Amino acid sequence: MWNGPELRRSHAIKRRTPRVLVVLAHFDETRNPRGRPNFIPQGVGHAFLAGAFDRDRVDVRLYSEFHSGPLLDEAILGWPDMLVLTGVTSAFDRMKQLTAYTRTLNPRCVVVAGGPAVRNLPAFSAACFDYPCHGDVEELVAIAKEVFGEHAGAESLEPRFDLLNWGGPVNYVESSRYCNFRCSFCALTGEGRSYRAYDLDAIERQIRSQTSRKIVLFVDNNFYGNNRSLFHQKLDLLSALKREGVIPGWIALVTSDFFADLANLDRARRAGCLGLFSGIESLNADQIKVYNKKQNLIQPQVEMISACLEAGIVFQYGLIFDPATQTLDAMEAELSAILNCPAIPLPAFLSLTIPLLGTPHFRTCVEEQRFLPHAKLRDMDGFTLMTKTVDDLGDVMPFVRNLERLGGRNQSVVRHSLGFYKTYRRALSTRQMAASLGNAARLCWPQIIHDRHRLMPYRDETLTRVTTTQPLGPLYRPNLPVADRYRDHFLPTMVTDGTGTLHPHMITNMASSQPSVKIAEAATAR
Ligand code: B12
Ligand code: SF4
Repeated sequence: MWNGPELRRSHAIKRRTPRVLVVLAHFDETRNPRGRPNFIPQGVGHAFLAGAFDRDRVDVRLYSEFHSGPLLDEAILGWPDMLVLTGVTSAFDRMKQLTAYTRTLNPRCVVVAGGPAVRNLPAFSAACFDYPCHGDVEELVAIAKEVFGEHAGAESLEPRFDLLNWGGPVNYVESSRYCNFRCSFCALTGEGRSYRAYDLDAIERQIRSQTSRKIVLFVDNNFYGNNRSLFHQKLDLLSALKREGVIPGWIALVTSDFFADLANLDRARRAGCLGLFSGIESLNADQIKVYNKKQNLIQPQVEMISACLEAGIVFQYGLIFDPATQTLDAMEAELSAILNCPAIPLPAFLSLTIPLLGTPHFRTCVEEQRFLPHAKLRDMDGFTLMTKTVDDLGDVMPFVRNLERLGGRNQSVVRHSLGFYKTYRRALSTRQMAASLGNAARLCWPQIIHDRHRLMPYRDETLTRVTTTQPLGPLYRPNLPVADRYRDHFLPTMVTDGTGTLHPHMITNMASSQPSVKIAEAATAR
């Protein structure tokens, strides 16, 4: 599929080694201009995409805006013959901006983009990028061949971890894609792709190809998956690699059904598992039902977490809050319950429930007219309110602003940490305990992860955290020269209009990505 107007450009490129720049585009929700090199996990999509090109015949470079901050270097932006873009939903506008810079500096540059927003907004994407991709990373191999010639595509796609320039205590590996559950708020549910596991050889190759020996972090949505035999084989592989000294241990994200079989904890521990992350989302069973997260109702959550820690495995989790359906009292009560329960650790991350494009939650927000006016795609970051609230907005906002820091209840955090330490000091190693308590410290002092140089956290005081009034921030004003034809790449992608109704262009776009008559009906009925 070729959408670009300048078909002749590929001939010139073929004369020398093609240059490809793969960028993980990102908008930081705090408008932090410095990136977050210390944050775990980092995105690795760009390293996987780089693997689509022949190692010897294509010069590939990587840049992660999440890790290193906004890419504003003309020398880098003007360098490639092909710009490949990836990123989460909220990064769509950033992809458009990077396209504008690169095309201004080098009008012959071919732009390829993929990821959830590109798939959900096919019409916008077709207008902005030469190759808007709807598939997985492998789709890029065919594009590499089409643009640069057969020789440019990799014979088999192996991620280029060797091109990553970061330090940090973990190596990233992917053993599966997508998920076998269908939670109502999840971007993966919106896209309906089936769970897919890599074969054991591919997992082993990823692990062995890492350039240094570190703990392996599986970035899978669901490391446990729906194939027990394969899961056991993965554990056998990891045990063997640990015995051989290839990895010191590993960490993974599992769904709650993993904990239903207590023997899994013992198996995983023996195979070198040091920590597990699971999406708890809420301790309130009714809210879990709203999220259609049935797997979290299999067993009592506190007992499940406790069993994991007693087995000598660090447990980390995330919580999400939906002020459009939860009262302020209910949300505050949930935080208090956790702070008063030393049997479970404090959450590793807290955010708002995001109405991500195409999800059942998105459709409900449209149908029930929950969206705020002038809602913007870039604000789908989990920290900016996109919807109306049950309680008065003015009352809810202090909760939203302090959510990432557990309401700013530092004294309770310290008290909880002492209780947690006493409960699990025998079950966890010093390193594991430090990781658990380090997380509590991060909740009190988020600057630990936000900034590697200074002790002051980066905070843009103009942020309202409400999409209607949230300032766009400096990246929407071009920092480099931009050709007139790309000026509109700096306009925000609007989700709703001034009345909170789904924007007509959203309806057109999303109807072509996944026919959803209901969205159109709800939006036009008003
Ligand atoms: C690391 C990570 C992050 C990192 C980096 C994100 C990034 N840009 O990659 C950080 C910490 C920034 C992050 C933040 C958030 N994340 Co996150 N994150 C992940 C995680 C664990 C791994 C991402 C990864 O590297 N995957 C491996 C690569 C190879 O796959 P991929 O990026 O998913 O891409 C696949 C396809 O989309 C496609 N593809 C993608 N790009 C392209 C480009 C081309 C050209 C082609 C051909 C194909 C293609 O190919 C891949 C499959 O082969 C995923 C879970 C997961 N396993 O994917 C969640 C995930 C991406 N995050 C998610 C969420 C919800 C968030 C937050 C909104 C959380 C929150 N606050 O509530 C925030 C957003 C913050 C913001 N400012 O907007 C969701 C989806 C988000 C979305 N659609 O917008 C996921 C899927 C988790 C989940 N199951 O809910 N996240
Ligand atoms: S279990 Fe996690 S990845 Fe799977 S659908 Fe639910 S939220 Fe998404």
